[in-house]
Amino acid sequence: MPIRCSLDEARALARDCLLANGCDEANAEAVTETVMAAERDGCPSHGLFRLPGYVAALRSGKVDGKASPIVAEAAPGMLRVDARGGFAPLALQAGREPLIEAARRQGVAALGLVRVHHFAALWIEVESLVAAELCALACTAYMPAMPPAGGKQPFFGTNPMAFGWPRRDGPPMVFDMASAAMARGEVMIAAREGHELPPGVGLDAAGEPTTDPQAILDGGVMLPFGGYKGASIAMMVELLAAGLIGERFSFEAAEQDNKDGGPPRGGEFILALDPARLGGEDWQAHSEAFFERMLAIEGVRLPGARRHGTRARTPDSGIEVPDALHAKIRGLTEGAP
Ligand code: NDP
Ligand code: PYC
Repeated sequence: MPIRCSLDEARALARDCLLANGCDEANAEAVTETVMAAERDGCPSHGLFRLPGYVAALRSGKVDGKASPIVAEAAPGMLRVDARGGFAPLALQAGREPLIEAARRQGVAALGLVRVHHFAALWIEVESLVAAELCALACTAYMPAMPPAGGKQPFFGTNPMAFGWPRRDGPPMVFDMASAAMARGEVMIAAREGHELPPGVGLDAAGEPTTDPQAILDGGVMLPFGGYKGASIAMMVELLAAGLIGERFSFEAAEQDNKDGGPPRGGEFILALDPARLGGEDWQAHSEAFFERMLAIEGVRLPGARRHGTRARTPDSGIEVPDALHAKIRGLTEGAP
């Protein structure tokens, strides 16, 4: 039976757990806000579900829950945020204003987040840049889960990419998608709940197509969306979030990870562009006309619309937390070392 919690109750559950397990106030607050943004928007695979992994990484000493990020300019308009072995949310907060300022000043700016442990959805950082009227793209690599086109061995992470565009009224357009057919977190939740997957998500340990999520997790592989096209996106993400910024590729992250179940060390790449610079004074009216034409097509909605619909409801409705997960988080808080 799931437990119904208000957003405030769930926030306290997460925050207390992080504080009890070695986060300082700033990190506990930042990770909690990230976890709660996912819960509030109906994205449970990157909400409270991730807390046991965050805690495992704190307890094993892989992640420093008191890390204080440092922002530096590597070149004009190219920022490096050194998370110093911490979780991503506080480092993203530290980089946000300098990135916005550089993108406004120059029209385009990039940010490389290094020595970081990312375990969250990417729409959160993209939406916060779009709120400043910038167009933004973000991507991060993970640990091997998918083969390159033609292969059967996992090599690329599930490697998500998010892109956002500001709207004049109403919620921004932000899409955020794994380059795998589905995020691994969704496969884990399907396995937990005993649901079958649609065809095309993964292969079992024998290399045969399967719709059984557990068979994918038990030595199988995930597949990229769209065959070789998704595999090329996954490769691009590796090159941007590791090669370009001097961080670990997915295979390197796995080789150097302590396998505690928490997020490995890696990097994130973010690009921010000011549409007012190239798009001219009427850039917004022009793109609004585009959205209007697109949304007039029957059956069409914008990416992000489902999340924003859920966001409008959860302050009143609260959220459902599986009882086993709720008990696990309470146990991790009460039994903290
Ligand atoms: P989904 O396939 O559920 O959704 C991908 C995107 O497509 C969303 O923006 C969604 O918007 C949009 N979308 C879905 N249906 C429609 C539709 N009918 N019309 C228009 N747009 C639509 O996500 P994934 O399973 O690929 O990824 C889930 C999450 O996992 C992401 O947030 C990602 O960042 C995260 N992730 C994180 C990783 C990490 O290493 N940190 C690794 C891999 C994934 P909407 O939400 O509004 O439905
Ligand atoms: O769902 O694939 C995933 C994922 C990996 C890291 C965080 N989420």
